[in-house]
Amino acid sequence: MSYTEEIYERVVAQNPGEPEFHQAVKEVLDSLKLVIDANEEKYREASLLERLVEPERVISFKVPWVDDSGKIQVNKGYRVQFNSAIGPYKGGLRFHPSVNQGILKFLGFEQIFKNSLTGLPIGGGKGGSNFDPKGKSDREVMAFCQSFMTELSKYIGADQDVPAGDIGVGGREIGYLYGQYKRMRGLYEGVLTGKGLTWGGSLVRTQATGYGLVYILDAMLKEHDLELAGKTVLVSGSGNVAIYATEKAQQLGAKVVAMSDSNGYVYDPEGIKLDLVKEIKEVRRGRIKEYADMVPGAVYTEGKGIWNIKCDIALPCATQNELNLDDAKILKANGCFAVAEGANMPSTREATDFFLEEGILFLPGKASNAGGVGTSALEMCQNSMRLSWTFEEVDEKLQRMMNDIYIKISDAAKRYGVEGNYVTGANIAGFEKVANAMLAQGTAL
Ligand code: NDP
Ligand code: 2IT
Repeated sequence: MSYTEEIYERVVAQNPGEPEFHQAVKEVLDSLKLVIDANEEKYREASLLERLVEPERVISFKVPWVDDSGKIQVNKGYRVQFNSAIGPYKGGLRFHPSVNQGILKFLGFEQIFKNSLTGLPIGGGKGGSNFDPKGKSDREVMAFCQSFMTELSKYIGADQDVPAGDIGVGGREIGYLYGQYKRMRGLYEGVLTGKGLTWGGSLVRTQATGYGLVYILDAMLKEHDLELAGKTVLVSGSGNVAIYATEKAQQLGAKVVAMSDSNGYVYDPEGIKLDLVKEIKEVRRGRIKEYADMVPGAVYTEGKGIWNIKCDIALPCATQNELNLDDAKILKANGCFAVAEGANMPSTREATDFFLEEGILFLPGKASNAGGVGTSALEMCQNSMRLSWTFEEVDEKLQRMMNDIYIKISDAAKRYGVEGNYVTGANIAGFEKVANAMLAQGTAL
């Protein structure tokens, strides 16, 4: 059995009940087979893969808080500190009822390679809670965040571990979390990213994941003598990533015709009116269904099915495994020629393999959504320097970063003889830097 297969079996045996973690590890190990086979002795002798797939630390804690009726509620809280070979742990916090240890391990594992691809000194981590912010009052969200941070504050710090947002965690939550960190630790430091602009946040961080996704998509299309202008695009989700991916795609002349949330999707053949989506989602915290009530000609459909709409380009920006093999086949049959992942692991393994086999241009999330965490690292940098860059400065750095990532993953794929396979390219390019750092630091991690 090859070293990578051996490690995969070990991960499945030692991490029962964590299917998303197994899925993420399998994809990376399958890609790394080429590199590992070429350097098997070196990596086996160092037990490098055994070390890579084991988180340095998983912190699990209780989050008690009082709801508006005076009842005490209890949620689970976690922080997975996966790998600190190239920098302090860095990665978002997810608040969603589906959150469990396995999902956070998958996200933390992906984050190692993504953060490496940004070219900035950040290690991999992820955290969160099964708390559901939907339908909660601001006071309830604050009570939850304060309790969550009271415990988490013992384990994080500007040079140690720097959380940020993810599903269910945006500007409001980061504010409550930051206030409580300061109260617990007495430190005004860059311990969280995605902060408000008047208290240490960076311009462009709100837009960064979505903008970055479209910047790298644009770089890939140009390389293939294609362009975004005039193309019909589907964007799943209607949260932070989806909204700013739509904004940048529209700025570059594409027509986004559909967006979704966990209840259903809206199709607007005239092109999505993003100001309205922002009003519904960012201001009122409403449902995407309301869009169709307000826009004549727009149609709302309950349930999954956004991928059945005819398009040139698909941008899955909601959640893991939201696009399966059947969806991939329909996309292809309808003429879709490019897919770029805004979410983390939104395509199932079968869908990903189908895209690659069918020659559909495919950018994996760990490369294409790296602009968010990359801009978080720029926020950390500004916090350390105690200054703020302009929008244009940060946006230019983000564009350069996404172009560089495209070149890195494309070159790595070429080096290993799988030109155009950006999944393999991203996994290899992300891995090489982390592996070298781990080897250089001996048996410490
Ligand atoms: P938000 O909470 O802002 O938005 C999430 C969107 O996805 C909402 O429209 C939500 O619908 C939908 N969604 C969430 N869970 C599900 C589900 N189980 N089934 C169907 N739809 C779902 O999160 P973000 O936009 O920040 O995150 C979206 C994705 O992007 C995630 O995979 C995240 O890990 C990834 N990502 C985020 C980054 C960031 O900077 N924010 C950076 C890199 C990746 P509803 O409102 O109905 O729940
Ligand atoms: O998945 C991700 O990269 C994020 N949610 C952003 C993490 C960050 O630290 O900005």
